[in-house]
Amino acid sequence: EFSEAVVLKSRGGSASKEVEYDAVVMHVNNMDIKFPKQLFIDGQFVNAEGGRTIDSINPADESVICKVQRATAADVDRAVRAAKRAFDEGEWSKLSGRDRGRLLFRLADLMEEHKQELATIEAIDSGAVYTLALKTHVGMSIDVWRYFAGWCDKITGHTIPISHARPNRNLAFTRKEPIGVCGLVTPWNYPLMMLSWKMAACLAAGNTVVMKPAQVSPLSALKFAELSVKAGIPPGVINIVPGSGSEAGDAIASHPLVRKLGFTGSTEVGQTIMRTCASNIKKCSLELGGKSPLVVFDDCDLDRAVRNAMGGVFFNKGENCIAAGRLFVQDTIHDRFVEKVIEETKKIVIGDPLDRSTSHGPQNHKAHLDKLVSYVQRGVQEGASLRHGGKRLDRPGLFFEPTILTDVEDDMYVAKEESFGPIMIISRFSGNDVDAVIKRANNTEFGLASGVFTRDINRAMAFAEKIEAGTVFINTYNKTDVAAPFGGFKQSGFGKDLGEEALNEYLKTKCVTLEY
Ligand code: TAP
Repeated sequence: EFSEAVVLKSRGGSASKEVEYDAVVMHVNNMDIKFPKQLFIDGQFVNAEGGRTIDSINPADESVICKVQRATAADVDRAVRAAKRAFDEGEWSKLSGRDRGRLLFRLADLMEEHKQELATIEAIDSGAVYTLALKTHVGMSIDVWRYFAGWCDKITGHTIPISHARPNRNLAFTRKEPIGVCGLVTPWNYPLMMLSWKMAACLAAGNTVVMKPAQVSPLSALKFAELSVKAGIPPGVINIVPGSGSEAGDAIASHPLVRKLGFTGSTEVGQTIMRTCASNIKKCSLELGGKSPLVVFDDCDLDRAVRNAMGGVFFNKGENCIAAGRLFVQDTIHDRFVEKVIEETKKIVIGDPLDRSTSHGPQNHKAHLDKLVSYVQRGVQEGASLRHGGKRLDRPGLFFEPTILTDVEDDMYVAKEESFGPIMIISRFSGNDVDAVIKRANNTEFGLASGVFTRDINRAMAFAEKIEAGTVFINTYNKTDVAAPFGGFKQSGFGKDLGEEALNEYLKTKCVTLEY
């Protein structure tokens, strides 16, 4: 009966279900917005055990937006048990794939209806530029829900010819089954998009989920939870537990009833999580840090290379996991390239993320901004040339100037470590020896993304073949799509988000053999 109601609703039908909560109501960005600040467990917004909170700060002026409930290990345990009940006994697992898909389509439609509100929340909580948040943070999130909604009724196994136990006959077939309760732990750079990349695949596969957003930017995840109720997702299927990584995050990673953990974040925390997942042999996928090389040959379309390199480094104020962390520019065009990027960087409009003319907003939080300032100082101390920017702006808010460092040698700190901020790191290479520059580009423990600009197809293909990175861009950069797999090599982690491959991260294969 319930499942029919759910499905009816998902067919675009009757009144949507509302959930009551202790709301934060604001008038901002010329609109009224409303969002929760409590934990979301078993379909309800509830306070954390003990009622401790974390201040959510607007990085554009460092004001406190609200106090968000902070989950304890006991709260996580409640959430996991709710997710387990929803998986074992609830309506969710009884729905057909097609009906599950309908619910996810409906959720995507609701996200679209609330697009401006979600983008505004993302802007005030994470410093994302509103126009970019509409298109990327929220726009790509909606796309990914629709993409995986479409997979729900296309998850199939194989029939496999095996040898027969003569005179009898045998057949083996595989079933792709959901894993059960999954945990997700995500970072602060694209709060809603990181949630969506993982959770859409996870739910499309039929699992239930307990998710912890980053403590510095949890608000869009909570608004999303509200929309999930409206969409008719049954209680316990989605649980959101804001809190700290060391407490709530660790409680998810170590919980014996959680059978899979999807993580995006730093390599350092990824190592801790992988060790923690060993406690019950939890399946895990890790999308970790990067220091992605971008190689610019002198036969490229220079304007295009400059434009893409700037996007590669400064997109989302550099808080982008696939950011081009290191540029190698051929010596014959090096000075011209540097001149052009400096000229273009001076034109970047820095300011209030809600202002429609702004293209560069504040860094996500204070500790991150401080790290960027000392990162540049260290580069200069070690001999890099600071050609532009390099400091915090003298105005309210966590603004950092887009920065350009040149003369970067391979052994410098800034050549090896990720900044996760708007800092362009430029090194030169000489001659036409593709192998030599690829060797330098591969000389890193990271392997998330890479890029090459050249008009020579042979050179581009040699690069694509030899570079040790999960993503290769040729004559473009940052061009990700919900249908194409995304994930790193080496210490950038393993397991894919997006595309068909991501589904397998949230499925298990059962092999059934019969004799007749
Ligand atoms: P982290 O510090 O690694 O935090 C990521 C998440 O893990 C946060 O929610 C954090 O909680 C939580 N966490 C921390 N310690 C934990 C523990 N012991 N057990 C379980 N969870 C724990 O990264 P960040 O600073 O948020 O994000 C920046 C990093 O993420 C960069 O290195 C960047 O490259 C990487 N990143 C990678 C990708 C992909 S797709 N590869 C995408 C985005 C970002 P808190 O709320 O307490 O911080």
